[in-house]
Amino acid sequence: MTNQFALTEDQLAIQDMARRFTADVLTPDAARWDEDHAFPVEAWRAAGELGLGSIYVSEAGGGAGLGRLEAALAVEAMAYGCPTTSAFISIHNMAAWMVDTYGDTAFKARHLPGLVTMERLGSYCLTEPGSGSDAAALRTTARRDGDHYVVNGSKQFISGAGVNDLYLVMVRTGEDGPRGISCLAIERDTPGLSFGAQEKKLGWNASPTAQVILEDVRVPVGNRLGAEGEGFRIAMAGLDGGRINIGACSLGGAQRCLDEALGYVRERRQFGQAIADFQNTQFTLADMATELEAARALLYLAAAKVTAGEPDKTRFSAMAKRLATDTGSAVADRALQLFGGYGYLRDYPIERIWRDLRVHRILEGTNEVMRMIVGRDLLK
Ligand code: FAD
Ligand code: 2MC
Repeated sequence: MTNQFALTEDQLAIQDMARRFTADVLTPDAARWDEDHAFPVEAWRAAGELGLGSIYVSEAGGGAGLGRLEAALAVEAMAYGCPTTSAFISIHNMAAWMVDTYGDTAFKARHLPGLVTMERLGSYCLTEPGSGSDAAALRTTARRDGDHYVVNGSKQFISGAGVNDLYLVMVRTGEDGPRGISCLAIERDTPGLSFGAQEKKLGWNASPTAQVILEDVRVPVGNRLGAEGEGFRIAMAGLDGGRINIGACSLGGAQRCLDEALGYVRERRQFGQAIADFQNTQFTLADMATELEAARALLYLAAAKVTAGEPDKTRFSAMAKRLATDTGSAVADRALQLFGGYGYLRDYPIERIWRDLRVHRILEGTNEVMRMIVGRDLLK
């Protein structure tokens, strides 16, 4: 019976590989990247060399051809060192998968090889200044002109903006609402494409975030992913996996906070004893560990459902993202409390992870939108 809940040899192998990569490349420099607001291009490339940029891109497309549970395991492991870099790599994976799944043969031949190795990086552009949660209200237009589209509008909060090479942009080619939306892949050097200033953020400092501005950008029709009008469905299908990975980022970051706290409470002494000896400390640690395991179990189940294409995969992905990101923040916060004043200092990784995890409750769909998806599905 317990075999049903155990990871396979292959899954343990990718988890182990990602853990070693994290220990060697991410953990030693994560605090500096945060402090300097540096974008760790070398770390992204090194991840690409290990196949971590195309975990669920098909083998035919040059990727690892693995499932969503394998992706979640790798992303969770990387987030133990740097949630921000892990999330950045996860968004690239989502974009690479969309190109592999929905791009035509010629487009894939040109773009997939670079995306697979992460020599070229992909961004996902859905949000606009006037449409965040209500994504289907987007207003960026693409007007057909011969064998091109002419694109006008702007995208808000785009991860990788200005740095990445390929932008998957959801645009309006038809009627209002979700059915009038298409997905276009736009290269960085296309005339008319420009970027806003880098946003100044609470966390995620090692990840670029800026506006993508489109002014009469001419995009070949061959750069469209899927059919005209399919863009919203494609965007949502991408997020089924993306949300699991964001949840996995929260689990990895929170596990690090728990492990750091386990070490600290044994060392720190007050009232003549280790603070680990206070029952409050033990109960707090017990709740942190229990809630993390529960969130992890749901997340792994949701990941398996997305791999299998189960009919309830979108609901489970939303449930898992909501629970894992809320739990991750709560665990990081309790770890900070156990550290007392020292938890508030940059001497320890807790405050960085606390800041980095906060945004996971907002992006890739707010946790209120996750409840909306779950509630609607239950009542349909
Ligand atoms: P709004 O939609 O305006 O929401 C404001 C509040 O109202 C929220 O609390 C929300 O939950 C609540 N709300 C809205 N509608 C409802 C409702 N029906 N019921 C109940 N409550 C509701 N987007 C991309 O496309 N690509 C990216 O790469 C990307 N990266 C990001 C990186 C960062 C650092 C950040 C901060 C954001 C990023 N985003 C990206 C955007 C992100 O997805 C949006 O911020 C998010 O979807 C919420 O949209 P909004 O900010 O417009 O908030
Ligand atoms: N897979 C495939 N198709 C889907 C789908 C999914 N997961 N979810 C919805 N669809 C289809 C749905 O079947 C419907 O198709 P049809 O018109 O054929 O009936 C269509 O899409 C419209 O769906 P809804 O009727 O549910 O659309 P609605 O506008 O009511 O709400 C909602 C959709 C709220 C779920 C969506 O707008 C949403 O997810 N909002 C949050 C936005 C978001 O997550 N942004 C994240 C940006 S990326 C980011 O933050 C990063 C860091 C990268």
